[in-house]
Formats: sequence, C-alpha cells, structure tokens
Amino acid sequence: MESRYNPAAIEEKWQQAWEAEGLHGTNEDASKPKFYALSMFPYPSGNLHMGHVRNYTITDVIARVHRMKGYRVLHPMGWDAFGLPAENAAIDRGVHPAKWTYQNVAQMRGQLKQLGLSYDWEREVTTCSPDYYRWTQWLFLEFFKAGLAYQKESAVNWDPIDQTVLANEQVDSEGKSWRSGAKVERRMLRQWFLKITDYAEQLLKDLDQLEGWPERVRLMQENWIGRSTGAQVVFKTEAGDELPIFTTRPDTLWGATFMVLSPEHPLVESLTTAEQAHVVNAYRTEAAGKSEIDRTAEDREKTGVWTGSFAVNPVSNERIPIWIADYVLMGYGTGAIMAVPAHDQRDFEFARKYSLPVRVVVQPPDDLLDGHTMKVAHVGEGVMVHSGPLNGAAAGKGPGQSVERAIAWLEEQGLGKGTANYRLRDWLISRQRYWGCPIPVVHCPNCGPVGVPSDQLPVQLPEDVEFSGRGPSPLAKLESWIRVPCPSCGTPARRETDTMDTFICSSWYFLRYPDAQNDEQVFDPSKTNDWMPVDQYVGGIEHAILHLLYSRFFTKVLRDRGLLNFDEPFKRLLTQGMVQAAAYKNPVTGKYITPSDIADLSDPRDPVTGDKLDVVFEKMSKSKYNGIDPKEVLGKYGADTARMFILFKAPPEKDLEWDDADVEGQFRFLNRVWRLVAEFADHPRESVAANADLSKPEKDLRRAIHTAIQAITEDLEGDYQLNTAVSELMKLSNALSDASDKSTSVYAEGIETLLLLLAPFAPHIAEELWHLLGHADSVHQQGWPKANPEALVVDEIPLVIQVMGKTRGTIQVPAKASKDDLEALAKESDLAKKYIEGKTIKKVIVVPGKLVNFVVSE
Ligand code: ANZ
Ligand code: ZN
Repeated sequence: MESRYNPAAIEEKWQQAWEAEGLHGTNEDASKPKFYALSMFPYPSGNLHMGHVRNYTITDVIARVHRMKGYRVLHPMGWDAFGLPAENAAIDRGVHPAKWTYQNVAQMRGQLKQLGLSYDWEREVTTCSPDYYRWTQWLFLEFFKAGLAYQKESAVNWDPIDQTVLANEQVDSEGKSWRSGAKVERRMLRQWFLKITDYAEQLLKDLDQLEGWPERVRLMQENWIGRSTGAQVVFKTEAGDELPIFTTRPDTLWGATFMVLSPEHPLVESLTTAEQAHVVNAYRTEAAGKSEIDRTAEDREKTGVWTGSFAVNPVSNERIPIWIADYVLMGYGTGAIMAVPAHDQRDFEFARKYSLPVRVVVQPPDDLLDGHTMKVAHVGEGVMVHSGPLNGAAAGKGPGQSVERAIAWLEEQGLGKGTANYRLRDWLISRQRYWGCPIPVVHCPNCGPVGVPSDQLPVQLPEDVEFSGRGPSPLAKLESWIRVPCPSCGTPARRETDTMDTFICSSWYFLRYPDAQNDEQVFDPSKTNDWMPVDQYVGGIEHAILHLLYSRFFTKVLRDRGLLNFDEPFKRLLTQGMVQAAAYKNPVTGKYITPSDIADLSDPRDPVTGDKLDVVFEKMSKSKYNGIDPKEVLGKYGADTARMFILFKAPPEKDLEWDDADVEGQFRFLNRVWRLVAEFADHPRESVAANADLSKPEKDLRRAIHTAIQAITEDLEGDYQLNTAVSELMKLSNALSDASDKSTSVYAEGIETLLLLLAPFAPHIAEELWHLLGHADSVHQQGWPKANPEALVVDEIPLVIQVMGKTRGTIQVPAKASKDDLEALAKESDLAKKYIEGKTIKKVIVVPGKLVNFVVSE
C-alpha cells in the first residue's frame, strides 16, 4: 500500500470504479423510502466556480447519507443550456452557440466528476437539446390550450444592449437589465405572456406549506406576489362611461376630490377634450418612454395634465375632474384611481402642485386638520368625518373599523365590492433571440395563432443561421424557416420567431429527472409523482424569487392539467451562503488590486499610489481579483480536502470565507486519518467478539465512538449542520489516536466507524481506507452506523465535595450509587479526609448526582 496519503493516486481510480459499477445509479426499489436530492442545475459557462463546488458538495453529502440510511436516492444533474452568453460568443467569436454550449458542458461535466459527486448521469438533462426542448414546447402548448399563454401588445422592458425584451423580474430596482446592466427602455410590442396572475392567490397561500424553506425566501415571494386588499368602486364619467378604480382605502371615498388615470388608460382618448388634446398627447408620449421604476419613484416630482372631462363621485354625486399622471400605472388594479389628497401622500403632492381641493375625512385625535393648511397627507388613525354612513367610525382596516364598514356599505348600495389585488404581473416570456426554445406557434391569416401539433414537435432551431453583430435575432431573418403552411387550414402562414425566456426551461427540469429518457411523453406521471416533490433542494439565494416562483407556478398548472398530484415542487430548500475571499481595496480610489501586484501582503499597498489597502472579504469575483479556481485546489489537495474544507468552514446557509490555512488544516486532518487507519491495517488484529467486560479506557473510547455517531447523525438531520459534523469527525479521530491500547475490538470498531462516518464527506479516502481494511465491497454501500444507547451511558460521574459549604474538589463515583453509598464513598475519599480528619462530623448533606457537604466542628 501507499504509505502516504496521495489523493491523486486514489481519487480518479475510485471515480472510474464507481462509474463502472454504476454505484450512483438510481435505486428504484419501491420498498425503500424515496429521497430526491437536488442542486440547482448550472448554466454551462465553461468553468466551475467555488459557488458551484459548495452548492454541489452540500447536496452530495445529503444524498450520500440518505443512501447509507437505506433510502432510494435520486440525485441527478443537468444543464440550463439556453441563453444569451452562447449567442454573444457566436457573435464575438464565430462559434455556433450549440458548439460553444456543448463544449462547455463537456468541460464542466469533467470537473463535476473530479469532485466525486454521486450523480446518476444517465438522467442528465440539457435544456438546449431537441429531446428536451421538444417537451418544453409541448408544455407551452398545454398552457396555450388552457388559455394560460397569450399574446398582448404591451409596454415592455427593452434592453438596448442585448436587443431583447426582459421580464419585470429581470430588471433591477434601478431599472437596469440583470444581464447587460443597460438602462432598460419602454417599448410597445406584441409579446407572449403566461398567466401566472391566475395563480397569484394559490402561490401566496401555499407558502404556508413550505415549512422547510427559509423564512426569508418565503417572505420575498410573499412581497413579490404583493397582495393588497381593498375595494373596486365604479365611478362614472359625465358622458356615462363606467370608470372602475381600485383602492385600499374605500373608506376615504368622501374625500376623493379628483381622479387620475394612467396615460395608457383606454378611456383617455375619448375623455380628452379638443382644448386639452395637445397637452394630453404630449404628456402621453413622454410617459411612454419612461420605465415603471422611474414613474413610481417616491421622491420624484408628480406631474400630470387635465383631460378636460369630469367624473361623478358615486357617494357624494360631486363633479370631480379627471386627470392623467404617470404615477398611475396601467398594469396595476384598473389603471385608474380616485385621488384622496388629504390621506395619500402622492395625491397630496399632486393636489398642491395643481391647486386641487384637499378634503379631510379622517380626523386624528390630537390636532384638528384643515385641508387648506395641512403640510402632508394624514395617513394615520382618527375618526371618520364628512363621510355619510361612516361618520364616527374608527379609521382603519381592523374588524368593525372604517374600511370593513365602507366595503359592506358599498356592496349594499351596489357601488363596488371588496377585492384583492396583486402586484404580480403576467410573465412575459418571449425573447427576440436565437439561442432559446422556439415558441411552437404558427401565425395564420385565417386562424390566428395556431399551436404546432404535438406530433410535429420539436420545432427545431435551424442551424444554418448567421450571427452578424447584435441586431435582431437571426431567426427573424430566415424566410426559409419562417414560411410554413398553417397546421390547421393549410394556408401559407408564418412561424413565430420569438424564443422562450430560459426561465421556462428551468421551471420543469426537476420533473423530467424521474423519467429523463422518455421519448414518448414529457414524463410518465406515475414516475414523477413517485419521486416528487424534491425532498431537499439546494441553491443560491439569487433564485429566491424568479426560478422558485415560476417552478411553483408550473407545478400547479400541471397539477390542474392532471399530470401531477402534488401542490408544491420543493419540500425543503437550503440556500447556501456565498463563498468569499480576501480582496485588496484601495479605500481612496475604490479600486481593487491584484494580489500579485502587491509587493508585501503583510503590509498591502497600492503599487501605483502607495495608499495602504483595506483587506475585505467579498464574494469571489474576477473584478475583485479574489477568485480561487477550484481546479487549482483540486490539483494541489484533491477533491476530498476541498469538500472537507468547504463543509467545515461555515454552516451551509452562512457565507464562507476562504482561508488557505484552513484548507491546509483539512488536508492534514485527512493525512492523520490515513496514518491512523494505515497503521491499524498493518497490525493483524485478533478477531475479538465484543467483550462484555470492557476496561475503563475501552468504555471511554466506545463512548466517544457512539457519541460521534449520535452527534453526526443529528447534524445530518433537519438543518444539516455539516460544519459541526466535520468537527465531530475530528474529535473521533483524536480519541482514536489517543487510545492507549490499539489492539482491542473497541479500537477496531472505532476505525471502521470513523470511515463510515467520513464516507459522505470525503468519499475517496474513505473508500480507499475501507478496502485497505480488507473489505471487498464499497464503503458507500454500507448501512449508516447507529448509536448504541448503552454505549453512551456514563457510568462514573463527578461528585463535588464540600466542607462547611466550601467546595474542596470533586471525586469520581458510580453514576448509580445510592445516597448512603455516596456518603460512604465521600467519607473514605482522600480528598474529604484531608479536610475532615480530627474533626467531628455533625451532619452530612448529600445531593445525589451533585454534591456531598460535611458540616463539622473543631
Ligand atoms: C385611494 C386611497 C386613499 C389610496 C388613501 C391610498 C390611500 P397598494 O397598497 O400598492 O395596493 N393605486 C391603485 N391603482 C393604482 C395604479 N394603477 N397606479 C398607481 N397607484 C394606484 O396601493 C393601492 C393604492 O394605490 C390604492 O388605494 C390607490 O390609491 C393607488 F388614503 O386609493 B388608494
Ligand atoms: Zn389557418
């Protein structure tokens, strides 16, 4: 055998052996309980980064432990392979996106294998492969048939750099594209949408089922869905048109002094008088170019123009002017509001600017408000005044308060009804790019949009396209591909040239793994229902909203289409923390400096300015020069050390700070394990049956072994405290090296247990050493050890000896000793004798399990 631990000599060897034996194939034995362990699949950028390594190692440990515990485990991997980078590579470097993507996949698959991750590669899915996207298209058509996919002309977010439309979710809070960083523009375009809003209520309500999700993620989803309750109230224009509004404060109706419509509201045109037409049109054009984020920014000055028309306040029959303003959005509520300037800050600013009346209907308890003089809207508590049937009611949303009473009254009068509104919008899924899943629709002059029949799927991406600069998608120019007969009536028609948002591809991949090679069906529902839901999903917090919400939406739609029999796809979710590393930042210029440019790292200075640099821990990134390439770490220490370090350094959900010394520390630990086991293997053991009468050191060692089993088993349940599990492994290894007699059966039990417990964490070294002990089968096929409660029993405990209430020390006594025994043992102990000899014992106080106190006199 190798006398030294040499990862290079064992890791690849075992990876190949495991693959040859099909060790990580999915066990389909239905008599076993199932466990579906899933990491979020990566975009194949070409290189694995530390964030990936961390994500996949965590899931791998969980998968491996469950296998050892007797579960049948599904642990698959795949590629989220469509997307813009491939297309941009094609434009910049002239490689076809497919080629670029598959090269990257091959490279990354190799890196994953080097990490010793126990994937069932037979179930690999690649979203850009026709045998996968065929089913993405099939699913789209299911949505289409259900009326959940539709086209609509709407103001959309246009990314001027990537030349495509983006979903609201893909625009950050500053109005910039999540990908290109470009300031997003507004354009009116005809686009495809999925009707996620039909599921808003369920997506919100079912968050309650997700007890295994981080509270923070549930909250982010809740806020994103953004439910607000209130009422829809129907106002009428003087011309008699109905003008419904949504308000969260229907109780303030008597304070509505004007109305505001979104500039895009369909009634604006007919409401605009000839005198106002000029200003209204100019204002509408200006508003159309602004993003929603700009329009709704709180600190922005409110602007607007009068349409020239009036409406009637339905509760007071008062005539109120109708304005348009860009702070009212067409996509929320009804696109029209009643303005209550006394109690809504935006309306207040607007009213002051255009000298519109302010009428107080909520009087606060302390000071008397006057609409003419107030400086800000009053949004707090008070009593309803000048409000007809609501007068005297306490203002607020609570039971019996003004809002509830207003809704009841409006419903009684037939003027409105209580409703809920959601911030969530329908999901804009069409993209004007090539490298995506083609939307399987043909536009026919007679039939309108017609779904491609399922036996003609996939609608394949044509390969002979030209990528010339960042312009319109090459698909839109490929007439030979576009012209097709209508599948329904045969008339010459045109293909849809938009492709789908790649978030569609990733909204169902987890449903495919249970039946990944099915070429007849999207999946066999019995298989997918059997494996789903995912028992443990692990991935980055950056997917807290988009991917997770869309996946939940897909699951619910497919359930309603009869394909699935569960409500939620991911039972438990672990969002792993970031991997950070030291970066050197010049506090004056704000620039990051490459460590190799720094002369002395113990006194880091800017090589150009000479400024002293700050050392900051930040997420690894190229731009901060603090990335550490997994390849280097694997090359130097091997996969097992990399895995151990990453698991040990921080709890999975916390950020992790890279530290070379700690990596080195884990490498040394594995070396110690190696020596411990190798030395043991070199000495032939007597095969001793478990001895009933163990010596004290044997008992202590046995207790240490079973304590480790118990602690690690607990760490691997529920919250996955993988870092403390690694510490327990280290403790057990120390207990074994400290053992005075290494020839006992207890020691042998300890060595084997150490390897079993180590196996999920450092699979290669555990396997090598397991075989070194003479086992023929794999350590990974062994049962997970069970702690023996008897071995955990502590049979001696410390007893405190006191004299006149003063603690003098402790002695060891049998845990089960009686009160009398304790008194006797204490009296006879050398410790007590030292203090009580020559004195008269007047009283002995015994507290079993704790102390013995001698009351003496001289
Ligand atoms: C009158 C009122 C009085 C309002 C008051 C608030 C306070 P959330 O909580 O976000 O649902 N609103 C309704 N539709 C709008 C739209 N399309 N664009 C911009 N604003 C809109 O907010 C709902 C409130 O925002 C509604 O209640 C409405 O103003 C406004 F003392 O109506 B409120
Ligand atoms: Zn037709």
